[in-house]
Amino acid sequence: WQDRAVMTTTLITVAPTGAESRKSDVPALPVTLAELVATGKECEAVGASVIHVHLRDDDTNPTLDLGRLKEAVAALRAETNLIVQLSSGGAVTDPEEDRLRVLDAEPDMASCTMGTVNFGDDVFLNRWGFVVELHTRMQERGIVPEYEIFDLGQLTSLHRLLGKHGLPSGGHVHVDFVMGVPGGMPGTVPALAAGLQALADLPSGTTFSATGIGRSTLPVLLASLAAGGHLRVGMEDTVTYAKGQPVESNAQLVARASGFARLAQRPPMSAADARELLGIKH
Ligand code: KMH
Ligand code: ZN
Repeated sequence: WQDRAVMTTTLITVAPTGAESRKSDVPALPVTLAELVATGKECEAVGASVIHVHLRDDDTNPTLDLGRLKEAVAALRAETNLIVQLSSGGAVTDPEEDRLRVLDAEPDMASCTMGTVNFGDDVFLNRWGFVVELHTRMQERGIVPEYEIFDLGQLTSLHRLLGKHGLPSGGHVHVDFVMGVPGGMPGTVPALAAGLQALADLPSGTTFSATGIGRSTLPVLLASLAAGGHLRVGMEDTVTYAKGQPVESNAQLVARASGFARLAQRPPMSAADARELLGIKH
């Protein structure tokens, strides 16, 4: 993985909403389509090239409604140049068939979580059979997966998946370490280093990004940059900018990530370069 330290630019993904925070607790959370598109535009302007999308319904609750997903994909494509990555993870309560149906909205990318993990007091269930079905449908439809890794054994599962079922659409493997979820791996430098060692078993050229939940946001961001990795930031993962200071907007988090990336002499990657890297058809 040391070769990746020579990566000259940084892919920044924004995850603006998530399924966990409540609008009533976090007023700055984008929950309407108009808010999502405005957030996307602002984040693109300050360095994001991928948007990881969870939607909310009219009552601001998480939804996987297909009509809304299609509308969101179309609106983000019309108003931004961002790569649209829909969450297939949804909320912990979402049934498998609803999560599979997300792919019918034909996004550029979708998340693909590599195993079951305790998720705070809940369980984020990802049966092997479900993972295979999701991955196969993405291959068939030309949707590029982002492999979400919540715990180290999930990299072994990814190795198994690729060995048994082949490379993803586009041929490039990109994983995202989601660190610091209570129940998953911690958001620490040793945990990231262990993850990077395990990446050696995956196809050469595999890239990674990392995000740290809550207070692990900054250590994970800095560690990923130092290791030649890419970044995911956003209010899905953290709603506190600094101690006692709520996040004002997703763009504030993206701008901070871009600033660190520039300081590291790895400025934000353009959406065109990100498409090339990830193997997304133009
Ligand atoms: N909301 C979590 C249960 C994903 O988007 O694929 C799952 C999640 C991962 O956020
Ligand atoms: Zn998500």
